[in-house]
Formats: sequence, C-alpha cells, structure tokens
Amino acid sequence: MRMRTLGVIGGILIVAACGGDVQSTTTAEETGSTSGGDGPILTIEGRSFGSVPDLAPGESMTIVNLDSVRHTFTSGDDSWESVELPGDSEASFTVPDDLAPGDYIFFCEVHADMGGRLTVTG
Ligand SMILES: [Cu+2]
Repeated sequence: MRMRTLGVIGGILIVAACGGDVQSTTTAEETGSTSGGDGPILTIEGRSFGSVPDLAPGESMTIVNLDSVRHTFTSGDDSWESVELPGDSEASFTVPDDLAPGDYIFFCEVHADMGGRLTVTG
C-alpha cells in the first residue's frame, strides 16, 4: 500500500520535471499518443479547458477530452461547427479558412461554466 502511493507520486514528479510545456507533456503520456498528430493540443480535464494554442485560419489542433463525460467545443457566435467530444475521446478542430483574425469565445454546451477564448492569428 505504502509503496504504491510513493510510486504514483514519483510519476507525477517526473512528468512535472520535464519542464517547458508541462501541459502537452502530460497529455501525451495520459493518452498514449494515439492521435499520431504533432500539432497543438487543447486539453479538457476536470470539466475545464486547458491553455488554448493560437491558431491561424486553416490550422488544426487536437482537442483531447480526458474526462469521462461528454463536452463540446462550441463557438460563442457560430464561427465554426461545434465539435463533439464524448468522454475519453479526442477530435481534430480546424480553424475555418475564412475566419478573420481575432479572439473568439467558445464554450461547452453541456456545462455552462466551461469556456475559454481562442485567438486566431493573422
Ligand atoms: Cu463540458
């Protein structure tokens, strides 16, 4: 029992010690890197969106839902088609080619308090 607890803590410390972009490092380890994509990642965990990568029109990111419940990645003003994220899933999102640079609010249709801001670069 005691050994097991120590092992878990050690694993967390190792991940944190990788430094730099801790968030995507953690994501890659937890998902087993099944997507094969090398692009930016937006992680959802604990009913909360993680840090959002800046994207240019036409660029893609992978949205990884580490929760066991469904979430969505939905534009606040219908700037893109809502992305469905069932529990423990991931999906690709591509910024529409004709989306003007700027900041876009997004939210989760399932959880009213979940949301964030996507910056589309020029
Ligand atoms: Cu949600």
